[in-house]
Amino acid sequence: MARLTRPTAMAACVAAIAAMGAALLVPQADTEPEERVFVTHTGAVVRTTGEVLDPLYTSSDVEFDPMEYLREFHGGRVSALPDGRTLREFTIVAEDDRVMEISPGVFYNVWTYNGTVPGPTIRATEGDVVRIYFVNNGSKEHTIHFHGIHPAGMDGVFEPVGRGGGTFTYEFEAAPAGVHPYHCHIMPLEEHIIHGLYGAFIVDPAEPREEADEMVMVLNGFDTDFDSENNFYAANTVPFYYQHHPIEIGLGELVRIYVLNMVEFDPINNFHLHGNLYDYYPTGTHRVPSAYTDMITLSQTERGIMEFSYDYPGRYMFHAHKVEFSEKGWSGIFLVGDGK
Ligand SMILES: [Cu+2]
Repeated sequence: MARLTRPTAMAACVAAIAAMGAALLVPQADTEPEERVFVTHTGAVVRTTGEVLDPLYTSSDVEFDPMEYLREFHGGRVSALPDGRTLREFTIVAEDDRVMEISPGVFYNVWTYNGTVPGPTIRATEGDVVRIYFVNNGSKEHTIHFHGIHPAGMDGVFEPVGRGGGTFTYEFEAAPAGVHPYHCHIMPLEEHIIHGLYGAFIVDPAEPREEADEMVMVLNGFDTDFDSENNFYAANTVPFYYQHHPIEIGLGELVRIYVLNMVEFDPINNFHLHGNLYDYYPTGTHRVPSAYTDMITLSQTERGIMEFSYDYPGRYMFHAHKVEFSEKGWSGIFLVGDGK
């Protein structure tokens, strides 16, 4: 409530000071004051030359469409190396000054790889050479640390990349097959992760998996009041997005989800599917599933592959069975067939 009443008091104060200024004929400055653009708590865009008293946010914004992200895989620029191996080149730019409307009216400073949270889903086949041109356009040091097998110098831990345009080239052979996170590894690590510097790295096995409707779900959370507890949870950043925009899948069609838990603060997360069970492959590293279940539990950066198909059309929920998380946004719907 203090936030609602303070501007009123401030406004009265400002009006009183302005009246005093007029009475004393305070001279105006000759230079044109600079106009600045802000976004308010309610999402309104404000242009003002005045001093901004209540916290407002600059209009730097994030374009992120969870439906597009869901099935968007980046294979990089592909070429052949002299030894016959496939080279996949990517450019990833880190920034830490963007503001995203996490939930209606809730603006949060996200730190991004290529402008979004999560960063782009990077995909290669086992044995391909992955080369990442990393540019740090942020105001703090950042890196990219990939989970997987690679030389120590490519681990993105002991080589901080300087702010304001620092660069580093990561290069390694994609291994092992599975799904892995990548994230910044600068201390304090928690701070760099919770702001959004993470993404999914999929390594396809040399012998391809069966064709399927494939999607990526990065389970994440946001601590928007800085008390080391998450206020919002989601699959792919935007709370309740797939509940309001159900994911359409075909009746009897094989669905493969690359799921990755990037939630900090809370020791566990989980994934419950309604009206069905799925084969689960932890980390995606083996071809034989470890479980046929409707519930998996994941700790920080735990991930795996889920495979299922629906026998009956309709609307089916999927959500965290840690219901606090589902009630704060980690909840969605699959629309199977014609949905009836
Ligand atoms: Cu960082």
